[in-house]
Amino acid sequence: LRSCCALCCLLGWLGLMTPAFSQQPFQTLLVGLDRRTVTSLDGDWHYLVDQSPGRALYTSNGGINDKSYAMNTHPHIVGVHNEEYDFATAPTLKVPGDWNTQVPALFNYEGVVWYQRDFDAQPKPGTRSFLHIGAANYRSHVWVNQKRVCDHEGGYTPFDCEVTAVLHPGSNFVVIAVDATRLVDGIPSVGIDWFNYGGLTRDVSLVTVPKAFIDDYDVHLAHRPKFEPGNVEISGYVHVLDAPAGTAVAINIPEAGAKTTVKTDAEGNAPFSVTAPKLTLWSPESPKLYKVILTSGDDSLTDDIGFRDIRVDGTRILLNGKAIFLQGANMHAEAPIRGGRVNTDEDVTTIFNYLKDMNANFVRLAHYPHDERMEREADRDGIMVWSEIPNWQHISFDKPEVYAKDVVMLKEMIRRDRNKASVILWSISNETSNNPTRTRFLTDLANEARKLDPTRPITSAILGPRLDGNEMANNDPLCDALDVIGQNEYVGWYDGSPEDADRIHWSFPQKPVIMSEFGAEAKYGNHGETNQRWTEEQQVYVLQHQFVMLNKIPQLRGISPWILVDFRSPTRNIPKLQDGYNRKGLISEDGKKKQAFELLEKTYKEHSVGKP
Ligand code: GCB
Repeated sequence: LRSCCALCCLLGWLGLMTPAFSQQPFQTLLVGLDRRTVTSLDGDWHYLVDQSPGRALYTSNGGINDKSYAMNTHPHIVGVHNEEYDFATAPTLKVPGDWNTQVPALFNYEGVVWYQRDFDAQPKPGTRSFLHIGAANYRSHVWVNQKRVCDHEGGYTPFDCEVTAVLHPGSNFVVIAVDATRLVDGIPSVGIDWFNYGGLTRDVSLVTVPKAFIDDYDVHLAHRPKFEPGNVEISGYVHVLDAPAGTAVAINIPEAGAKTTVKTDAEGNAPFSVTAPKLTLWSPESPKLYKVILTSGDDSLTDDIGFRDIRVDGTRILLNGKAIFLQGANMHAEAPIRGGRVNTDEDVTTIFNYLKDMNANFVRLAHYPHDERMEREADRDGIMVWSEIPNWQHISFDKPEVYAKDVVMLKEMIRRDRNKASVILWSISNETSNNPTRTRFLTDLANEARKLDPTRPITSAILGPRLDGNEMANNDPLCDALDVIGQNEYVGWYDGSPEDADRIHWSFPQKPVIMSEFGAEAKYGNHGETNQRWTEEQQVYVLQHQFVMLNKIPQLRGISPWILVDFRSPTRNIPKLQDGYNRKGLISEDGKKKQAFELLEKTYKEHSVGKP
């Protein structure tokens, strides 16, 4: 018989269990981590499935049990009865990777899995070490050598746990409990139209830096009230964590002829501005990236950064002063062909090859930040990116603690990707219900995003008005808080018939509009008449009528059909047609292009929908 509960009470009484788990405030997140030399902890991790987390992981008052599996002790073979778990003899999961596609029995599992691995470290005096977790869905609790080093909530953004004080020379071990349980007050909440892949879904690594080190930087084209092509300056800041005021920071962009040295203030922040006489601006036609070398004391890192100006002017979107039209598609972070979460260079190459084959210049990364490799590739390929936090449909907008979580996710997204020229829009939400509580919440969040990054327009995908006569009017007050309106609508699929689109007249507030979602489902290889649902022919027909409608919206500045590739969804359960997949893809999950893909390819080549 296990004596766990009695033990728990005793430990609780002795103060060995930590009180209720609460969302950590924003913790250190090393910007440009993928540009540093790290010790990769990817590979095989032992795992144990915890189907009774109320015993091992959580305490009865909702706190975290620091004295169970995190101890990583082994059961006694002789002597007093002790533990009933053992990582050493447990099977392994590949990291990075969701557990769902690795172990058939875990395909639909949305609970707690404990991960463990040993690793070697040789910490040197005068250095600091961090465990970097690219993403873990959804809540994680991390222990190194039996000490809890951090907790994190949010399945799609990275975090760093400082481990300096707990590492020792030689063999160390890390235990991470990942809980993929959906939460009513989570972001996203419980009902989602995508697969809730659980686990350590992105790279994990150990990084060692000097005592004072560059943890954050923002290097961008100076954002002036007006874009002046002849007057090119690069500005931003470099933050050196724990640097005394007056610490020197050098910014050097040799190829652009830009070089300066500045000093940190009392907060470790070193704002700078430097002329760049030889700069070529980043654009889809010429996605030029520069080596940017940042140095402070013993710390130095080199990033690849493009420089461009993005802004809204009336109902136009201007890139480097020139009006643009975004031709793109939506994409979930699901790997084509192999399935599972996107987390390899090959996954990213496959997706970007689809986009390039389609003549796209834009991708909406729905509905959460994707693997950082995606933005890196977008930077290199000249594909413009819409990046979003997972405020999807039913969020508890009435709860202050949900707002606090949202701000952390927003900060993590912006901090990780603000130096990517490809990212042109921050999206704060998708299809939320119009009510004053939601509008206040998201207006505050939009302002928060602007404070964090005043250089990029803010958007959100608004839930379409239902078809009523010939008029479709977007009167959502959330538009007031946005720079660019994202509009989702499914005329011809959820709403009316495909031909209805021909006669619709849209009205919007005077801002640029991106038709951020539209489309229809079709199973690859299913053929029939244009009025037959689920056929490739009908999917094409719906899109053709959409194009008629879209061409009548004067302020339309971009389109992104839903969606590039069919994706797993727990809510798509028509046997033989859906089989657990949302079939609105232009490409099937196994990489076969539907007729609709060819339609988009031609439309984008001819630029026959929309005008800059
Ligand atoms: C939407 C959502 C998207 C869904 C899509 C659909 O409006 O934004 O997440 O997957 O519709 O297929 O219903």
